[in-house]
Amino acid sequence: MNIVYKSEPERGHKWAALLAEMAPDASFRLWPDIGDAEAVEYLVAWVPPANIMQQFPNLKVLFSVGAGADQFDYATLPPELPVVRMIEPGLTSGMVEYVTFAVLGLHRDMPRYLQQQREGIWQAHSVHTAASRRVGVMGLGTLGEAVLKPLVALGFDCGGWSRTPRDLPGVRCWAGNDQLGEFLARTDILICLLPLTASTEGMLNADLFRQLPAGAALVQAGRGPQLNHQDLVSALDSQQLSAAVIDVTAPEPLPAEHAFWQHPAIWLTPHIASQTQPESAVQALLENIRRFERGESMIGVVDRDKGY
Ligand code: NDP
Ligand code: OXD
Repeated sequence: MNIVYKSEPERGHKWAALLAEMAPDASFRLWPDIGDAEAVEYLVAWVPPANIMQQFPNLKVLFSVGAGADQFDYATLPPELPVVRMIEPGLTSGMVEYVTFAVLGLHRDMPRYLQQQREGIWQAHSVHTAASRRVGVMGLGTLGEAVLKPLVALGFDCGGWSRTPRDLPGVRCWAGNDQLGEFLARTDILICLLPLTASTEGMLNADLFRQLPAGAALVQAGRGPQLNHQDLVSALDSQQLSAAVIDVTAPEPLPAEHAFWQHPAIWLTPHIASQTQPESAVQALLENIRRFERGESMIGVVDRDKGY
């Protein structure tokens, strides 16, 4: 098998060492050292080259190095070329940790206490039980389903919303735009784990924030263009929302003067909620290539009609 990797070089070197161990017969090259372009069968990329099919005329599969595959320009890809996103346990557990951390931080009022600390204020507020806190996850796919498990175990009142109906243990589920309002109206901590598509772009906006109970909080770990920044700042300043934990923004990084940097009710992280972990990712890649070569279906193939 002939593979080219085009993403962060530091992680690429780890992938190369792991591949040499796990698949010694494979050719694995790091962009831009692609060798014979006509021999390349598999491209693993975050941002692929613009002229991908001219560059690699015999490409068989395009793999995203991450869980999202919204970064590709599908208009330039032949319809029959499979595009596969990353599903691997290291990436999933990273997101479970981040969302659990964010929900617990919000549930225990940490943005407020950190602000009080900066101001030298020693003041206690009521502590609420997890059972009285209604957590809601938008997007019940690989990551949304996984983050709900510990939240259910911690005793939170858990809900979830997806495009098509889902049935998850301990989670009340809503589906489709018709049921979005009902889901939002019962959600105190809203977590976005939606893929970026034409339907989800810009959906975290003033209209959606208004449908949450006053004082609700947001965790945004999906994709930057889903969130309207000005609407978030207005919702926080009017106290419609109490706090937000934001991992993804558009653009990334934010400009130096952006309101999010200094906002006391915002915790900002630089798109680190989760990262593909080389060891488990290489195993997942090899498993998918073997499936492809045996004519079996691969795990994580993007459905271009749905957009994710
Ligand atoms: P999946 O494709 O497994 O799940 C997507 C979920 O979103 C599905 O439940 C799907 O519904 C739902 N959905 C999609 N469109 C809509 C819509 N219009 N209305 C309602 N629900 C919708 O994705 P993953 O769980 O693997 O990943 C989710 C996203 O997380 C990624 O696309 C990426 O953007 C983001 N991510 C962020 C990271 C970070 O570090 N911040 C790291 C990794 C991922 P249905 O079940 O009906 O198909
Ligand atoms: C991903 C990401 O999609 O890191 O994996 O955002």
